[in-house]
Amino acid sequence: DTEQKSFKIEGMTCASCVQTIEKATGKLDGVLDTHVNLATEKMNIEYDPSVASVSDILDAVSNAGYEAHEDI
Ligand code: 9UX
Repeated sequence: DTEQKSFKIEGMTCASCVQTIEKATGKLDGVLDTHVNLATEKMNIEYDPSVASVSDILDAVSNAGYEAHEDI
């Protein structure tokens, strides 16, 4: 089964940031789909929680140079 989760992203200022983050999260095992919105500073991810964890996703964004927080 897959799950959808929304994150708040800090530090994006141009459209290339969006591409960087989508690439970094999209290549993670267990991530099926990722969408980043520059205007709303949100990222929506569809992932398989038995393969990828929220902290894997947060780490991928962090390693790409941005800060992500899980939306609650
Ligand atoms: Mo655009 Mo984002 O020049 O880190 S790629 S600001």
